[in-house]
Amino acid sequence: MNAVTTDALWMPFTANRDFKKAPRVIVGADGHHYTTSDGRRVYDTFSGLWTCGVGHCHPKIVEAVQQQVATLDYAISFQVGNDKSFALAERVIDMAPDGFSNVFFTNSGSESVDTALKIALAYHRAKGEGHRTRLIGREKGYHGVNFGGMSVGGIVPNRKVFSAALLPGVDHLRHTLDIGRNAFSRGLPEHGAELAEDLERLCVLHDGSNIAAVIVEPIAGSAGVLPPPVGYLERLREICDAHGILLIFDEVIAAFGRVGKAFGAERLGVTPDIITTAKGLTNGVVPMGAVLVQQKIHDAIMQGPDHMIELFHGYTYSGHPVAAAAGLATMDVYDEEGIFEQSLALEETFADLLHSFADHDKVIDVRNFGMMGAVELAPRAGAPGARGLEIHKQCFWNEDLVVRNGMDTLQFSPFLNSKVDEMEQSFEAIRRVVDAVD
Ligand code: PXG
Repeated sequence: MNAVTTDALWMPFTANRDFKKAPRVIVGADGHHYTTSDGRRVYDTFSGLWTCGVGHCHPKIVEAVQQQVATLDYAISFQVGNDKSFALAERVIDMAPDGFSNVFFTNSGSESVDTALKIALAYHRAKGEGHRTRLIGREKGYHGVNFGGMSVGGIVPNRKVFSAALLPGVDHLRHTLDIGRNAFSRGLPEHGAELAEDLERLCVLHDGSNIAAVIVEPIAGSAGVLPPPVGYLERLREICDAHGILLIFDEVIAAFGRVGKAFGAERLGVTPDIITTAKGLTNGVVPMGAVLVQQKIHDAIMQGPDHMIELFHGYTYSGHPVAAAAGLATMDVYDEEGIFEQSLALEETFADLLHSFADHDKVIDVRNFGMMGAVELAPRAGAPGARGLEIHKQCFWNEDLVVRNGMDTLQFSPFLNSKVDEMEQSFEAIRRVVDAVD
């Protein structure tokens, strides 16, 4: 084992003290595998962190990044723009559902979410409706870790410690997880469309004219893959329209082929007003996010004297040329290799493999949509999360697999161009581990 000193790094979303007793360190990657510091090839069942759909170190993306960093490493992004960022914006809009006209670049999903919330407020104010300030998220939603996204998010441990600093004027819809009625659904669960009426309730409580935006993940990811009940998103859209509320889809996970189309909105047949993205935008190679807005939103904000900045918002690295070059190469790979079509073609095989866990006595639910999947285990009595983490560790050390667990839910994000035999082998190995743990 190559010695790696892990002391100084405070790791994100990690049990640091437990991790450092036996560090799991990755030093390389290629295609569908990582290489570990002890020299093993480890199969990646999570394609990075929902990020690397086309596989790691794709030669086309590697080459584009290498060339770009040697040509234009960085350019100021305020009042001057770089060629690659303009080109990527055009490419993203070409792929977007009808009506989307403009892209604002960020550096992460969290920044995309906070940007989208700010655009929503700016839009209403520009239209003379500055009273529309309330924001609505949903229980179990994950919208990143910045203050806006944390406030509209609904994952309790992510909010608990920061409770006093959350944004005011935020409400949450009820979540849609209903294992009692929908356990082991394949794809969209049948029951729960009526939960969208929660939005109508909030419109009565606050008066809909005070609500700026509703933000939801079309398929909730971090909370353990919660596909929307049949008819739920359609109903949210109707209620938003009836009250002049903007609908934001947080597609940081869903966009770029994860559900078999360019956007979850396209696959699910419901068009929001704003879409947030990151992850698959660059295949995870360089951090970057993008917020897509409908023409009416962009145009409303483009007002005032020509020489004035219309939206006082932006990041030093918005549209970074190296990130944008990675994004352009990623879009080429999506097109040239038919990645979204491959993803769509693989999803039934993936669903079969996931649902093969339905008969397991430690499993209480299996959920899937597109190439997003979750196997929810019963927690160990008195130790929620322990079983999931142990499975993750045993997979890493004994089966040469990276398997993501969120507490006791195993989450899967297969490569969009997965090989069926590798998927099958990985699920056989996971089954061995689930059998073996307490
Ligand atoms: N929105 C959504 C829907 C996400 O999934 C973010 C925003 C934040 O993105 P950044 O780039 O700021 O991390 C995400 C991120 C998990 C997991 O285990 C998923 C995310 C982050 C951490 C864990 O599913 N997604």
